[in-house]
Amino acid sequence: MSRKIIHIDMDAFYASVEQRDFPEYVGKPIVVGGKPEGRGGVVATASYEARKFGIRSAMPSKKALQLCPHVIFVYPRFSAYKEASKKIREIFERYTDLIEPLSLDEAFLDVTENKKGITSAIEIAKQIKLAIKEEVNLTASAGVSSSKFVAKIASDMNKPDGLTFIAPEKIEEFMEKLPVEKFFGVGKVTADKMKGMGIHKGIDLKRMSEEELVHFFGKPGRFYYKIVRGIDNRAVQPHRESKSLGAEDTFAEDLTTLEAMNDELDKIARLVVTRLQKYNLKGRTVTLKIKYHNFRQITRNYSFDKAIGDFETIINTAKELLIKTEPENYKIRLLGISLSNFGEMKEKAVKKNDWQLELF
Ligand code: DCP
Ligand code: MG
Repeated sequence: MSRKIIHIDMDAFYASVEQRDFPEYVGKPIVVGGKPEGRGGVVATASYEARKFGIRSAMPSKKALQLCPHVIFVYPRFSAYKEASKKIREIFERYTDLIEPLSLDEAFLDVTENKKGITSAIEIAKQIKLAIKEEVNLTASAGVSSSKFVAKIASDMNKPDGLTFIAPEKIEEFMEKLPVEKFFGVGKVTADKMKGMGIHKGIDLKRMSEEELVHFFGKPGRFYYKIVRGIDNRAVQPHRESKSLGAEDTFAEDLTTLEAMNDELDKIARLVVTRLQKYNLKGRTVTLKIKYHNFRQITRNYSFDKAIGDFETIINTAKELLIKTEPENYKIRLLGISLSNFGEMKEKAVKKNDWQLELF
């Protein structure tokens, strides 16, 4: 039986929270991020009014000002975004505990079986969107399908306030038409490489054998081979950060090379292992946390069938999770690794702020 997956992604998240809390920003082009003066900040996100001028996330604030001289710059208020994120999560939990957050503003939900016994995932998505509107006063877009990959792409198709359903039998056709840059995990560098090879859409990828794809794109080639055929059996991986143990480090200078990132991961993993040993813990889920130079933060996780706690497994998993994010396309200011899913008995032993312990 196929899964019912919903991907929820908030619309212009930081900017919408600012417009909600400060009515003077409503209907105005605003940028949340660093101011254009001095060393120059970066756009974290822009309101839809500002996007009409071509302003985009990760763009230098100076450029945003050139594109729209009357744009309003707003400094981020992370506590407000976390608060909104928490409320949204509480809404999700009314339907399912199988929730996998990807960042403050997006999450996968598996509603195949859900707490309300609703058979239509589209209906659940509608209800969630409505609750977010009524209770948090923000809009979200939802994608509904039978796989994570397709649900995620679908949520982006009718933004803002969208709800897009891709039926399981339509997935293969949908993937054939999909431009390669929309493939989750394909960053600009890979997309350019593909286009240089005449690969523009899913259907072009489909013409290649698995061996060819691996030859040209490395390990992710295997993933592309499956995904373009609509094969994506990845389960929604719930993980609770407060019930985790880990370590993280903010770097004096942003990391730009994979070598430097792997070196740092190595140090962090060693610390995690030392601390796991201290508590005599093993966990099933390894989570990698990345904060980019513009403060955008993501987490990626992988769960094993059995609890693990050894250095080799942790570092190898963290490195694999890292490589899938195409890290060399970004500047990275923080990396962290944590372990979770310890099992009932051990969870109490781990204090919440243990995660905060930094490297020297
Ligand atoms: N963010 C960031 N830096 C980026 C991208 C995003 O700091 N390069 C932050 C600000 C966003 C939030 O993460 O509000 C969510 O990211 P999204 O990519 O979902 O972008 P938005 O929610 O802002 O817009 P959209 O409506 O396109 O989802
Ligand atoms: Mg969003």
